[in-house]
Amino acid sequence: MHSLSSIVLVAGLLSGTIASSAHPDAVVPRAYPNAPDGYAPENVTCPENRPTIRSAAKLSANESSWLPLRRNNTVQAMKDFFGHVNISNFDAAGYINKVSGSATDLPNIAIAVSGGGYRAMLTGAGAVKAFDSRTSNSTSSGQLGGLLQSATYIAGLSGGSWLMASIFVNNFTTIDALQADTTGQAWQLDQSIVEGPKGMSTLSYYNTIADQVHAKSKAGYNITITDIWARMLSFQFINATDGGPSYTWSSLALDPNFVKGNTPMPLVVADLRNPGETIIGSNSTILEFSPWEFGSWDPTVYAFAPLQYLGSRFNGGVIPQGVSCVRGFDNAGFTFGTSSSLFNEFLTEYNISSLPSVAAGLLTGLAKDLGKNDEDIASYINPFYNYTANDGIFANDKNLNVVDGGLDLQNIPLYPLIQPERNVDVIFAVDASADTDNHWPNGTSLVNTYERSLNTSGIANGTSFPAVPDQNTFVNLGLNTRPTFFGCNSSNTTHPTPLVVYLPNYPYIMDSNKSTFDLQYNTSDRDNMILNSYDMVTMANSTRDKNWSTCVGCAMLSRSFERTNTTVPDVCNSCFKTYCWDGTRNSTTPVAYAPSFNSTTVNAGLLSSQPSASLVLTLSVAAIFLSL
Ligand SMILES: *[C@@H]1O[C@H](CO)[C@@H](O)[C@H](O)[C@H]1NC(C)=O
Ligand SMILES: *[C@@H]1O[C@H](CO)[C@@H](O)[C@H](O)[C@H]1NC(C)=O
Ligand SMILES: *[C@@H]1O[C@H](CO)[C@@H](O)[C@H](O)[C@H]1NC(C)=O
Ligand SMILES: *[C@@H]1O[C@H](CO)[C@@H](O)[C@H](O)[C@H]1NC(C)=O
Ligand SMILES: *[C@@H]1O[C@H](CO)[C@@H](O)[C@H](O)[C@H]1NC(C)=O
Ligand SMILES: *[C@@H]1O[C@H](CO)[C@@H](O)[C@H](O)[C@H]1NC(C)=O
Ligand SMILES: *[C@@H]1O[C@H](CO)[C@@H](O)[C@H](O)[C@H]1NC(C)=O
Ligand SMILES: *[C@@H]1O[C@H](CO)[C@@H](O)[C@H](O)[C@H]1NC(C)=O
Ligand SMILES: *[C@@H]1O[C@H](CO)[C@@H](O)[C@H](O)[C@H]1NC(C)=O
Ligand SMILES: *[C@@H]1O[C@H](CO)[C@@H](O)[C@H](O)[C@H]1NC(C)=O
Ligand SMILES: *[C@@H]1O[C@H](CO)[C@@H](O)[C@H](O)[C@H]1NC(C)=O
Ligand SMILES: CC(=O)N[C@H]1CO[C@H](CO)[C@@H](O)[C@@H]1O
Repeated sequence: MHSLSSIVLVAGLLSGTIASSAHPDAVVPRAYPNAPDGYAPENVTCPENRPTIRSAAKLSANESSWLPLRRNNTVQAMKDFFGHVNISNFDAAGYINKVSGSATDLPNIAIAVSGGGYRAMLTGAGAVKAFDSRTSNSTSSGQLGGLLQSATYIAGLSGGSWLMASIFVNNFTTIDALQADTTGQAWQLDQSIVEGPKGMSTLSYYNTIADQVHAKSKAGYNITITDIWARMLSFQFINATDGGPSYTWSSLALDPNFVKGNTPMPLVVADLRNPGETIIGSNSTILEFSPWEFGSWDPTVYAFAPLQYLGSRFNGGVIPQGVSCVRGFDNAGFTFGTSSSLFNEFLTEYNISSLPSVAAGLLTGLAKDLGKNDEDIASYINPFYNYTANDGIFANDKNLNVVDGGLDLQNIPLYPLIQPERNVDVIFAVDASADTDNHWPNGTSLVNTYERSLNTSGIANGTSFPAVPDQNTFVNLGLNTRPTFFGCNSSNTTHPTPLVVYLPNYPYIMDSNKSTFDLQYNTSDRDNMILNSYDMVTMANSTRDKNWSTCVGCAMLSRSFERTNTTVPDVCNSCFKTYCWDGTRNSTTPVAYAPSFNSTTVNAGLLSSQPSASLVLTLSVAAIFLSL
C-alpha cells in the first residue's frame, strides 16, 4: 500500500465529482447511529478514565458482568426447548432446572456461521430461522426453535458477518421479518450491489459512497477498497437511509435487548497480516470483534482494545495525555466489510463500463493506487502500538492490515468459541464454504482449525479443538452430507474441548451450492436458500431421522452430563452412535463430490435456479476464491 498522502490524493480526485448531498439518517431505534460524524472518525474528548489496552489473560469486565445475565436467561429458553424436544425416559427440563443455579453445570452453547458470500449468509439465515423460537412452527415436534435463545454466543465471518449485521444492527430482528420486509431498506438482495438500491440512481449511490469515504480520508485515515466495499454492503444490510453511515458496531453493546442478556453475544472474525507479509497462513493472527472490543487471544497480540475508541492513537497501552480520543472508526459496515474484505477483488474484476464514471473512478483509482497485493486490506490504526506484553511482533507497527476472516482457510468462525476462558460446551457450526470445485463444503475449515490447535507451544495458545479427519475422509464417509459430531469423547483431549456439531450445506430442496460471487438473489431464490438450510439443520424437520431433534438436545447436554456425573440417557447414546465421528479414516482420493437433492422432498417446479444474469464472474476469479 502507498503512503497516506497518495491515498488522500485519490480520494481528493474523487471528491471533484461528488455532489455533496447530506441525507439525514432515518431515526430507527435499535443499534445506534451514534458516530460523531457519520462515516468519518472524529477526535472527541477522552472520558475521565482514559481508554486502555488490556491483556487477553481473562474475559473483559464487560463480558464477565454480562454473562450471568445471559446464562440466566438461557435457563428458561432451554426449559422451553426441552418442552418440545423430548429425550425419552429423561426429564431434560427438570435437569436444566436442577443445574440452573450453577453457571459451571449449565450447558454453554454457541453457534458459528461460515463465510461464503450470500450463499453463506442465507445458509446461516436458514439455520438461525430454524433455531429461533420466534419463527412460526419452529417449536413443533421435530423442530429446533429455541436453540438460538439458548445460546450464549453466535459468531459470523465474512458472509456470516453479514448475517450478524442483518440481525443485530436491526434490533435482533427475525429472519421472517427480514424476508417479509418489502418497505424497509434491509436485505435488498434482489438489487445489484454494484448498481445500488431501487429508488436511488446509480450516480447518486456512488456519489453518496464517495462522499462518505472521502470524509474519512479527509479526517486523516487511510482508505482502501474495503471502505468502499463496506459502504456498498451497508446499503444492503443496514435498514437506514444511505446505508446508515453513523451506525457503529460498538453501539450493539448499548441495545437494551443485549444489555439485559436477552440475545446471544455476536462475534465477528477477521485475520491480521504479519508485518511485511501478504500471505495469510495457519499461524496468522486472528482478530475478534465483540460488541465491546477489538483484539486477539493469540500470543502475537494477546490484547484487546475498546472498540468504541478504535482509531485512537494508543501508545504502550494508553492514549497519552495530549493525544485525542477518537470515535466512529468502528463503523458497523466497516466491521463486516473488513471481515469480508476479500470481495474487494470482486469490485476490481467487475465490468464497470456500464456504470457512471464516478463509480469507475472510485473503484479503479483506489485499486491502481493500492497495488495487487493490498487490494483486499482494511487499514486500521494499530491500538497495540508499543504494547509489549505479548510476543511483540506488531508493537512497532503504527498501522494494521486487516483482511477477510476466511483467508486462513478457517472459514467457520470457531476461533472466538474455542477460547478456554469462554468455556463453550457445544458449537453448532454451519458450514457453507465452497471447498470443492462445485462450491460444497468438505471439512476444510475444521481441518485447518484442528491443525492450528495442535501448535500448542505457539499460535494455539491454550485453545483446544476435537480431532477431525482429512477432507478425503469427509467425502468418502459422507461426513459432509449430514450433521456430524466431533469430539464426543471428551477424554480424548487433554484440555476441555467443545463438542462440535458440524452442519454442512447440503441440497434438500435445491442445489444450494451457489457461487460465492453470486451477489444478487431474487426473492424466490433467496427464500429457497433459506428453506434449504432450514431443512438441512432440522434434517427436514426430523423426517430424515425421526430422532434428530432429540440428538441435538443430547449434544447440548453432553458436556454438562459429564460435569454433573449424570448417566447418559439411552436415546442419547444411540444418537452419539449415529452422529459422532468414531475415528474411522479413509483417505483414498474420492471421486468428485456432487450431491444432488432428494427428489422425494422436492417440488422442482417451484425452484428457480437461474444464475443472476448481471453478476457473472470469470472462472479465473472464482478459482482464486475457491475455498471461501
Ligand atoms: C426492539 O426489539 C424489542 C424486543 O424484541 C422490542 O420490544 C422493541 O420495541 C424493538 N424496538 C424497536 C424500535 O422496534
Ligand atoms: C434469572 O431469570 C429469571 C427469569 O428466567 C428471573 O426471574 C431472575 O430474576 C433472574 N435472576 C437474575 C439473578 O438475573
Ligand atoms: C405451520 O403449521 C401449520 C399446521 O401444520 C401449517 O398449516 C402452516 O402452513 C405452517 N406454517 C409454516 C410457516 O410453515
Ligand atoms: C426496517 O425499517 C422499517 C422502517 O423503520 C421498518 O418498518 C422495518 O420493519 C424494518 N425492517 C427490519 C427487518 O427491521
Ligand atoms: C497509512 O498506511 C501507511 C502504509 O501502510 C502507514 O504507514 C500509515 O501509518 C497509515 N496511516 C494511517 C493514518 O493509518
Ligand atoms: C508462520 O509460519 C511461517 C512458516 O511456517 C514462518 O515463516 C513465519 O515466521 C511464521 N510467522 C509467525 C508470526 O510465527
Ligand atoms: C513506548 O511506551 C513507553 C511507556 O510504556 C514510553 O515510555 C515510550 O516513550 C514509548 N515509545 C514510543 C516510541 O512512543
Ligand atoms: C486529532 O487528534 C490527533 C492526535 O491528538 C491530531 O494529530 C489530529 O490533528 C487531530 N485531528 C483533527 C482533525 O483535529
Ligand atoms: C476439499 O477442499 C479443499 C480446499 O478447497 C481442496 O483442496 C480439496 O481438494 C478438497 N478435497 C475433496 C476430497 O473434496
Ligand atoms: C419443515 O418445516 C418448515 C416450517 O414449518 C416448512 O416450511 C418446511 O417445508 C418443512 N420441511 C419439510 C421437508 O417438510
Ligand atoms: C482421539 O485423539 C487422537 C489423537 O489426537 C485422534 O487421532 C483420534 O482421531 C481421536 N479420536 C476421535 C474419535 O476423535
Ligand atoms: C495458555 C497459554 O499458553 N497462554 C499464553 C498465551 O500467550 C501469552 C502471550 O505470549 C502468554 O503470556 C500466555 O501464557
